[in-house]
Parts: sequence; C-alpha cells; structure tokens
Amino acid sequence: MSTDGRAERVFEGVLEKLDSFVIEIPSWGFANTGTRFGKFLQPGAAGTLEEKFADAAQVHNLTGATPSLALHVLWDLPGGVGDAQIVKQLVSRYGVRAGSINPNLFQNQEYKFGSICNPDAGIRRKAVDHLLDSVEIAKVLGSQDISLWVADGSNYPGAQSIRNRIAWMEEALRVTHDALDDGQRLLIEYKPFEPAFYFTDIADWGMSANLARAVGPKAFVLVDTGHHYQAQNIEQIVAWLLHLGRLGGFHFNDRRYADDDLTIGSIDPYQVFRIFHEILSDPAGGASSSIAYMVDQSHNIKGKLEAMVQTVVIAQELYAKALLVDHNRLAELQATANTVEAEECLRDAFWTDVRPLLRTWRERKGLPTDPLKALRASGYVEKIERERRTRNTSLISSYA
Ligand code: PSV
Ligand code: MN
Repeated sequence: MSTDGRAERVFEGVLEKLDSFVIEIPSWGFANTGTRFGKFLQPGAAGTLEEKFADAAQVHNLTGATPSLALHVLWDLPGGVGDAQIVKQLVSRYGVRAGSINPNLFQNQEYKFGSICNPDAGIRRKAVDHLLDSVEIAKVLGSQDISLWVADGSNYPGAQSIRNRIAWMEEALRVTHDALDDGQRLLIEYKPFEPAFYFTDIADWGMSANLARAVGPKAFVLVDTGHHYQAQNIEQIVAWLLHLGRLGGFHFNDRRYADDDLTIGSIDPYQVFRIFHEILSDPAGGASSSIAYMVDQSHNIKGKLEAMVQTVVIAQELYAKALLVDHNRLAELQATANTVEAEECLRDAFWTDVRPLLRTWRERKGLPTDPLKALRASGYVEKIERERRTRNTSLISSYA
C-alpha cells in the first residue's frame, strides 16, 4: 500500500476509535465553587440540579462526547434515594445520563476525626449507611460506578492508630462492595494529603489497589491526576493497575503544584498523552472500554461552560494523538532497544496536529466543527447569566 493509502487508513481508524471515547463531566463543574480563601462568583453558575443538567446537555450537544453527568450525593441529592426520581426526570428531559455516584464523607461536622475510619463506631456506622444509600441511589438511576473519595486522615503523629483505621476501612468498603449489583463497581480514589496533612487513610495507588483486592472483584482504583506528589510517574501507575486488572477510571485535571484542578493538559499535555498511550498499548485491548474517563475540575477563573467545552476538546485531541502511535513499530523498536527511534515514535504521534482530524469527526457526526466557537455563537452563556444573575449574587455563601 502506498504511504498515502496507509495515512488514509490510519486517519479512518482514528476517526472510528474516537467514537468510543466518552468522558463524564461533573455536576460540581457548573456550580459556584472556590479556593480555601474565597470564591469568584459567576452570574451564570448553576444553582440547582436542573441547571447542572441543562449545562451538561449544552456541553454534550456541542461536543458529542459527554453523555453522562457525575453526581455528588449531598450536593445533588440531599434527600438521598428519595431524590432519585427527580434525577430520572431530568435525565429524560435533558438527554444526559446520571453518571458516577459520589458519596460525600467529608462535609459533616462529626467527620472531624474521620468517617469510615473514625475511632467512634457510631460515626463509622453512619458513614457506612451513607455509602449504602449511595449504592441504592446508583441502583435506582442505573449508574455503574460508585466513585469514592475518602477524606479521612490525621494531622499529627501518634494521634490515631494507622492500623486500626486500615481495618475499619476494609470493613466499610467490604460492606459497600457486597451491596453492589452485578455490573456495578466501587472505584476507590486516593490522595496523599488534604484535608489531612500527616497522613490520609488512602494515600496512594498501592493502598487503593490493596483495598480493592481485599474487598472483592467489583472494586477498582480511581486515578485522579491531581492526586500525586510532584514528579510521580502516573503512566507507570496506570501500567501497574492495568497489569493487576484494577484500573477503574480517572478524574482528569492538571496541576502545577498540588491538587490545583486546572484544565486537563494545560500544564503538561504530554503526560495525558502518555497515560492514554499506556492504556491504548495494553495487550488486553478491550480493557480500555471499561475505564471510566471523568473530569474533576471546577473552574473559578474561567467561564464554567467554556472551560468544560475546552476540557472535552483537549481530552479528545490528546486521545486522538495517542491513537496515532504505531504500536507494531514501537514494539519492534523496544525489542531492539532502539531508544531514540522508540521515543521518536511517540513524539511523532504527539506532535501531529489532530485538529483537522477532529473537525472531520465532528462534521461526520453533525456536530459543530469548533465547539468553543459554537458555544459563543449560541448565546447560551448570556442567556443563563440573565436568568441566574440575581439569584447567584444573593447566594454568596453557598457552594453547591
Ligand atoms: C477530592 O479532592 C476530589 O478529587 C474527589 O474526587 C471529590 O469527590 C472531588 O474532588 C470534589 O471536588
Ligand atoms: Mn477527584
């Protein structure tokens, strides 16, 4: 086949594979949130669950790649399972599915010394009940994943028994795991610090993976790209989790210092590319279809709708670049330890401008070829700013 013919085939292959790349967006990405020091309110921020669904639908209509919305239980379903019917109505009204269900074990006053790792058995029970309620919500909504971040930890050496807390954690996660239906999953997120600063109870991927293996086959690890120490090699973690069969999903965001929640790839796009490459080069192949790609960003400076559309576009671009890697050639180069050419093989793909390819993909789907421009032309942001401004400026202290 001629070089042109090969290029054409690669191009078509990437277009086809892009169809299966979907990324979940978070309800909290549309609400007014802030830093520990304050927040800059946006007149168009979503203040109700319906507004979050409406905004998510707008992003999906423009990008064609965000069919589901992650929900945070206390922020979105404060009435618990009783609110699930409201969500169902919003799902059918806006055409966006309910995505991962995120329990909240960090907001209540009694969690000062922990939730499922609290030394008080009564508080642990309350936290487990919340996890079980979250599983119930997921069942009613047909959500596959319970996406759990445990904020527990301790600030001072000696203040807590690390080992007792491991045992309590395992117990709570086992009970939650065993309540899952077939096909449902428990995704265990890790984070090395914040809100606790001596240790957090699930500080890294090894702890998450060990917990997942201890509690059962429906438990997997969730990698939030912002939850690592500087210089940690995230794609190596991804490779290990693929090897163990325990990679459940991602929370994507970028960081310069810590858990900065900046736009994906804004600081280090090569890292996101390397993560996607690791997944796409997994010999198990189909494994990638079970990985939940999610965004965990909540923008304080950028316009929320613009930021979300930009995020999805960037994620698609970096995924498309990773799809361009010639795996056969790379394997040959690796086998002969041809270091420079192997690296060049990755760099060739990374430096290819995939934007024309994505324009074609969108054209064929009947989507706007430039989703950001289309958002601006739609007048949607101005419309929600008009509708929500008065309410938002009078709700200065509310987060969700
Ligand atoms: C914690 O930093 C985290 O990454 C968890 O995923 C939470 O659910 C989310 O952020 C809340 O914004
Ligand atoms: Mn996260």
